[in-house]
Amino acid sequence: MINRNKGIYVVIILISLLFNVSVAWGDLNFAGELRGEYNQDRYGTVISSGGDINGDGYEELLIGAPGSFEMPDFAGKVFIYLGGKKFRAKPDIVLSGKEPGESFGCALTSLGDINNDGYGDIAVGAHKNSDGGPETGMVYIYFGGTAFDTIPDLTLEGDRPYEWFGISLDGGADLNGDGTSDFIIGASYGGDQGAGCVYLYLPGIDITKPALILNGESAGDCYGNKVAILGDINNDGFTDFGVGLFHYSHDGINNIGRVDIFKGGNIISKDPWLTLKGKQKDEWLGFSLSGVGNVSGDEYADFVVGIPHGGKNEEGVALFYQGGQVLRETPNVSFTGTLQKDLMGYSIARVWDINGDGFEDIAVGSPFNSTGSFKAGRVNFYYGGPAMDTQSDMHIVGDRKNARCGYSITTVRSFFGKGINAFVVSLPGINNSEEGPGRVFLYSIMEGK
Ligand SMILES: [Ca+2]
Ligand SMILES: [Ca+2]
Ligand SMILES: [Ca+2]
Ligand SMILES: [Ca+2]
Repeated sequence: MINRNKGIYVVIILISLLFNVSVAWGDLNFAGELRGEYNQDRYGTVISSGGDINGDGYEELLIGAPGSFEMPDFAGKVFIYLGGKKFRAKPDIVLSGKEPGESFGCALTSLGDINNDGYGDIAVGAHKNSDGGPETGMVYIYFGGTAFDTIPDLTLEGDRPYEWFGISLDGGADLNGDGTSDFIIGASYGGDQGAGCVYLYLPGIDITKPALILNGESAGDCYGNKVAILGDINNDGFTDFGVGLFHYSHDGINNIGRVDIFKGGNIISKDPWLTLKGKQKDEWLGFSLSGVGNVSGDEYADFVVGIPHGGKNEEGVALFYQGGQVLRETPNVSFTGTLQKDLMGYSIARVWDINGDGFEDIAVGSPFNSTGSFKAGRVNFYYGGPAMDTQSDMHIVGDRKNARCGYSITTVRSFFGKGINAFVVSLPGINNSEEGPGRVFLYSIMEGK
């Protein structure tokens, strides 16, 4: 079955027919297209759920347009689309950076409720902000409420020039068990050696100062280029997290990449619980990293590590790890891109249970895949279960040459009403001036159990 909705092809693999099961579940229904304002503004290079900032029960969608080298006077913008029953193409709130070229919107996250007023809060990174010295970086925090304004309620700065504080962000979970949501900020060139560092904030203790700083080891590793809250991997009641350093080199092999996994707890140790390293030169393990919920159906949260330049011909690889009391370096399942230079694993998203079988499912983006059109991009969906195979169960592809479908992907829960989530995929068309402003496609999707 092929649905053609506004030029994008939604292909549902009819494995289900073999079992004579209805295909009603698992449908992605195209809901609409959002567009950026300018060429080169990089609209859609970063997208995220904003959580529920106005307290109406619907989560919000955040889309960043951090700008590019070609737009030196553009500070960057973030567009907020409030959840609601109808698709609307216009943003409800627009946040702007304050300093030309600061890359406001280079990272975005929901924070959960960090000031304990009952409304979700959000953070925006601007890694080239120079308030505290050249390209020290800044994170802008906005508290939610029924009357949301565009003035940041709190700003946090990096420690050193050129450390790129705010290049990565994640939040919205309680890591130390004090009942308040915590958050993590990466600075990929921070620390004494410029190896990168990660700042962990526990707002239940102090909202303005990090409780813990984790440091990389070698210059150029880009420790903290990715930070991710992963869910409770060992089921001890504390949410766990990970740090990616895609430029990590080891034994003379450059840029193999690395991921460190840390346990949450009343006291959070600086020593990683598990370290995963890439194998091939320039394969970038840990460029992406995401918690994916409970995919295998046990009581442990699972996670996925991306290796976008992995595989024999840079098809890209995504490694699925099941949580448990013990973690092993060997993944439970390894998904590979279909064509050379697909860069599968560039993006990963938790999608909850989209086919109603009680197991959470996974989405992985390959923005340089050419299934639909030359480097139009593709997103693969893998249905969860106790014994997963390596074949994608459903996919979407970009609608035109160089669209880069899947550059960034996210799920916004209850965006279209209770239990009706938005699966959101960007097609920013970067590195391609004739593409025009970036685009973002929204699909409505029912959440199963
Ligand atoms: Ca809302
Ligand atoms: Ca709040
Ligand atoms: Ca845990
Ligand atoms: Ca499922």
